[in-house]
Parts: sequence; C-alpha cells; structure tokens
Amino acid sequence: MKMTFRWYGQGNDSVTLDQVRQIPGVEGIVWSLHDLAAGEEWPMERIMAEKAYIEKHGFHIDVVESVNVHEDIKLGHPSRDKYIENYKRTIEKLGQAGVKVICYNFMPVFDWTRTDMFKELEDGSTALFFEKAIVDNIDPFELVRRMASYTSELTMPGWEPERLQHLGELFEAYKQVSEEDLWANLQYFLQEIVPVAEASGIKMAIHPDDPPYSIFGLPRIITNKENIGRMLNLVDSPSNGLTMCTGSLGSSRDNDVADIIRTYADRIPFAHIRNVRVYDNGDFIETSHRSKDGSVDITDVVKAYHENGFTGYARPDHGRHLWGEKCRPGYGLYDRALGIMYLWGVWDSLEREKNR
Ligand code: DNO
Ligand code: MN
Repeated sequence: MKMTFRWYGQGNDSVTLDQVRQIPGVEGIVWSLHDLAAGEEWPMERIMAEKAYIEKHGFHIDVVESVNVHEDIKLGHPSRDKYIENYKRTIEKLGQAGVKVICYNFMPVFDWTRTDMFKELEDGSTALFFEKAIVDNIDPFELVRRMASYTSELTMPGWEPERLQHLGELFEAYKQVSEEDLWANLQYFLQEIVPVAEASGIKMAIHPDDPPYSIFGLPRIITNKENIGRMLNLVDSPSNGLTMCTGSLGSSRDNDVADIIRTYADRIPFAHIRNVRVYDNGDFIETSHRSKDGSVDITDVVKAYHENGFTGYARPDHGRHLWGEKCRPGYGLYDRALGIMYLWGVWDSLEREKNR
C-alpha cells in the first residue's frame, strides 16, 4: 500500500506540503489542475510546473484526481468526440510526465453531494453530512445555493461555478438519458480512451457515485458490486480500473465494501479509505476512520487489501474538521493525518502477523 494525500495546489489549499511531509509514510501527492474546465486539454507546461513543485517537496506525482469528464461525453452528444480527443491528449501528456493512475468519475451534473458541510458530531468536531429528506424534497437549484454558501473562499471541485451556471439546461438534457444510455456513453468513452491509457502506462480508475443512488432523477450507475463488475467488463483491461471509495459505496447499507474489495482486488489501482455512519432513515455523516465510529468496518477493509497483497495507492479521502481548523470542507490536515495513522496501525499489525 503506497500512502498518498490529496492536495489542491499552491494558494488553493489551507494545507502546505511541508505539513504533509510530517505525516508518517506519505509518499505521494494526489493532484490536479483545478482551474481547468472539464473537457480542456491540459497544457504540458502546467503539468511540468506542478510536477516540479510537488517533487521538490519530496513527493511523487503518480496519481491525478481528477481529470474531469465533459458533460457532453456523459450525455452522448455529437460534440463528445472533440472532448474525448482532448482527454486522450491529456492522458498521453500525463503518461509522459510519469503519472500512473488517473481517477475520474462519471456522475451526471453533480459530483459528491451533501446537505451540510459542518455538521457537529458528539465530540464537537464537524463533518460532511447528508440529510436524505432535504435532497428528496428540495429542487437541485436550492441544493446548489446551499452548497455555494460554503464555497466563499475556495471553490470546491465538483461544484465549480461555471459548471453550475448551466444547471437548468443540463437537467433538461438529462431527461433524455436513461441509465442504459449512460452505460452506453461510458462504454463509448472507455473504448476510446483505455487503449491510449494502456499505451501511456496509465491505469484509469473510475470513482463510484456519491451517494451511490439516483438523486434528483439523474441516472447513476457506479453504485454497487454488480455494476462495478459490469463497468470492468465494458473494456477488460488492467487500464480500466476502479477507485475503491469505501465512504461513497458505504453510504448505502446495501453495499458490503470489504466484499467488493475482495472481489475486484486486481482491478483497484487506487483506494479511498474513510468511514461514514449511516442512519436508518438514509442520512449519513462522515466520521473518524476508526471502525467503531462508523458503519464501515475499516479494519476489515484494510485486511481485505492486505490479504490481496495490495501494492496500489491509498489515501484517507475526507476527514472531520478538528480543533477549530479552517480548511476546505472534508480536506483538513488533522483528521486525515489521524486516519493515515489508523490505517498504518492496522496494516503494520497485519504485516507483523504475516511475517511471524
Ligand atoms: C469523494 C471524493 C470524490 C472524488 C471525485 C473524483 O469521495 O473522493 O469527490 O474526488 O469523484 O472524480
Ligand atoms: Mn472518494
């Protein structure tokens, strides 16, 4: 397991790389060019500048999260071919720069969805929260206004203002797109890009939908074990893989995340490990990594990776906001650092057992 940490770039993150350096066992920075719009071809100079900055601080740049997919690709519009060409060129350039894994998602309109970014937990810390009744009862415009009220300083990936400007048109367009259409559009995309990824030494790793079910009537397909199997079979190649996110899949009680890991271990180049507490009414809140604190058995998750000899990349994904830290929602320093130490604690004990 190669430990990494997501970082949003200089001047765009409350955390510095010198701070990340002090978290035990972190070798790589998970990065992106966050100011570029979905569908744009990434300029080589920008890639090389980011690489130089991250490497100067002693980290590798093996994992990019995300290269976002333009909505026209997900919608299957004729203009998709132009955006797929740009995507291919970006994959090639990232391969030349030494990148090994590209995380992306195929969620229509919204990336991850929450109703509250700073919901208080029993211990006084705050965390990302999803109240199902709110999402079931408000319209998407209201949700966007709610999310936007948290984004004053740093824009949140997945909730970029330019993407959301066209919300009305997007919802109109997706009325024509069924789940099966979305599958066909994903297949078209993968058949085009996976050969380019193979030739570039890159593994594509799709991120599951968060939460893993339809919201606002939009189709969502990367939601459970069966659908992940279907996705992997669309193009049967090691370069067509999964970002296994325990928090996203774990926010539905129907998913047994450790079982999903055991089933698809050889197709998981990138692990997002975090815990989430799911309530009977479908609400969920992000918690500490500790198994006891949430509904996901993180100890068993790490065990599932360990018994499969996992050599891929992992990151703690989101954390709570602790000790008054001012940071991007879910992306503070402290709780992610604590999470990493929990993951190493479990991993190192398993290593010790194995070598006994
Ligand atoms: C939530 C996060 C996601 C992820 C994107 C990747 O679990 O990991 O928001 O960054 O979906 O495209
Ligand atoms: Mn994730």
